[in-house]
Order: sequence, then C-alpha cells, then structure tokens
Amino acid sequence: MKKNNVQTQENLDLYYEGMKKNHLGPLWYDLGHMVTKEPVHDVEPYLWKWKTIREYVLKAGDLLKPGKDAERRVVYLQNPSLLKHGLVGYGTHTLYAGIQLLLPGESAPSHHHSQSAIRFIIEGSGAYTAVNGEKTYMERGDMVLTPAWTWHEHKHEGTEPVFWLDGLDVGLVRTLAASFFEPYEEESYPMETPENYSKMQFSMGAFKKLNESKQPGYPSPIYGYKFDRVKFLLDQMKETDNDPFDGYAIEYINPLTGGSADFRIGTMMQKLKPGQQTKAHRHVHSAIYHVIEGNGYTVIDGQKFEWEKGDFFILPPWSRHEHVNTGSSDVYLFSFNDKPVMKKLELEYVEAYQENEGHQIIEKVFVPDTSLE
Ligand code: GTQ
Repeated sequence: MKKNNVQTQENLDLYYEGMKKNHLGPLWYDLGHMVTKEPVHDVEPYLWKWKTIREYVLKAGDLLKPGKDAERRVVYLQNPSLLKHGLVGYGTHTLYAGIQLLLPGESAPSHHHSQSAIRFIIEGSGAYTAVNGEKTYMERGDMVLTPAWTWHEHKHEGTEPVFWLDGLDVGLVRTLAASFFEPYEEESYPMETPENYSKMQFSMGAFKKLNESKQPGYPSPIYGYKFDRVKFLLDQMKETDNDPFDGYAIEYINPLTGGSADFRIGTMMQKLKPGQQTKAHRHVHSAIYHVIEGNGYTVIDGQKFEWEKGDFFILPPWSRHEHVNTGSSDVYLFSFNDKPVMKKLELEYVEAYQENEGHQIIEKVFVPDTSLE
C-alpha cells in the first residue's frame, strides 16, 4: 500500500489542498450547504412609509423630466439586506418595486424588455399606459399589465400628478440571465388598436374576431383590471370565502387560462374587516405589499411591522406572516409575488403555523435601518 493513500491528517490536508487548487470540491462536506433542508435566502423583511417615498418621488418631479433626463421617473425600493450583497433595485430576490410619477402633460417613451411588469395606481387619474398600441386609462386602485416584451409607454392627459407602483421580476430575470431591453425607434408606438379595446372585448361577454389570434396562453388579453370590480367581488364574499391565512382575497387572472393575469408575476388583493386577524403561514413564494386603505400590522417571523395607507413592505420567501386590521374601517392590501413561477417550476410549498393557535409571539418591533445615515 502506498503511504499517501492512508487516511492520516497529513494526507487528508494534502488531498483537500490539491483538490482546491484544481477547482474541485468534496460533496461530503458541502452537500448540506447546497441541498438545504429548507429555503435559505438573504431577503429580510422591510417597510417603507408612503410619506417618505412620496416626498422623494415628488422632488424628482422638480429635478428631472421623463423622456429627457430619465427613461422613466421612478424611485425604487431598495431592500437594505440585499444591497449588502450588491443587489441594486431588489425588493426581494426576485421582485422589484418602483414608484413612478408623471406630471400633467408628460410622457415616458415606448420601450420593451424581457421583464414582466405590473402597475398599481396609487394617486391621480387621467394618465394611460399603452401596450402594443392600445391605451388603458388608469385610476386609483387599478392594476395594469405590461407583459414581458410588449411595447409600452405612459402619458398623462390629466391635471394632477399621478403616482403608480411598478412591479417587475427584475431579480428573477437577472438570476436567469435573461434580460433584454430595447427602446422603440420612435417616441411612441403606433396607436393602431382602439382605446380600451381589450376591455370592450372582455368586460360584458367575451368575443374575438374570427381571424384574431387571441389564444389561451400568453399574454393576457386584458391589460386593465379595475378597482371597482375587485371591490365589488370582495364585497360579495361570504364568511365561508374568508381564508384563515389571507382573509378575503382575490387573485387577478388571465381569463383565457384561468391562471395568473401575468404569466410570471402574481397579483392579489386582500380585504380585512375591522378587528380581523389572519393566522400565520409561510410559503416559498415572496411578495411585495402595498397598503391601499386602513391601519394595522403584519407579523413576519416574529417581527411586527405597523402600517398605514400608502406604506410598502417586503414579505421574504418562506417567512411566517399574519395580518391584523387594528382600525375601524376595512383594510385593503395589494400585493404582487413570484408564486406563478414557483408553481410552474413545482417549487411552491405552503405550511401553516401550528403553535399558539396559529399566532406568532411578537419578539421585535420593526425600526427603519439607519446604518447609511
Ligand atoms: O415604466 O416601463 O419602474 O421599464 C422600471 C422599469 C418602470 C416602465 C420601472 C421600467 C418601467
């Protein structure tokens, strides 16, 4: 037997050293780091106050013009836990949120990209988003799709500033190394489709021209999802429709598939009645939440995040969470998520919190990160 084949410490050290120099690794050491027992991630929950965001977005209104100084006038939410890893523009590891402002008369030029985007209108009316040459006018509470690789532009014909949330799957597309971007050759894509065409086709009945290529699949034939319809549906829901973990909840769908409105970004509206408290659960998908109406808090992995109208917060993957309405009126929470992707990849998994009748013990109250001040 050759001496260097004997399991001595010296031989083992030499072996690992040589292996490393040849860019090889011993799985018997590292398997547990690769194939972890549960999801491992760097996403911490965070919360932003609407008052602060609005101030900075409005200031950008004085400082720069879309189409001239900026492709889009947007202030994005930067999760501090991900900036530590050099991830710029990340809310969660997969999702990005930005707040866009258009002032009366302004427009943002046509472009397309492989990221999917959803809009949620926060304040104002009279602006439209045009998708492949079809205008959808936007009012507070509406959700608008600009599916991946569709040409889109925004224009404001109203009289007051309009603010909306942009939700994109930036982190996901970055991880998959699949980002493409291209500006349209002109400021505006030809407006060849009548205004609100898809709405007319799908709002009272559902129709298509004989030769029209609207087929089940991608993208959704509808671009604009109205807040009053979501509210109507939520108001029709009975106690038996109340989900113990999500309250009264509605998902936005593509009527041609019955699946998520956007192929990759899931969208949901939740209503909580005064005093209502959900039970805690966790799931593989992550989400970014926006408070439309009401007051309350969410407990995420034992940490309490108090919120009010306009605030945004991060729900990391695989984090226990429960929501509470502490006010005297209904709470409306809009959120977007990466659930459709997790489901398509057979990665989605949900687990209810069993202890303490499904409620977490609050161990910590969220305070903003001031390490950069
Ligand atoms: O409005 O097309 O916040 O392309 C980020 C990227 C908005 C947009 C964002 C975008 C847009």
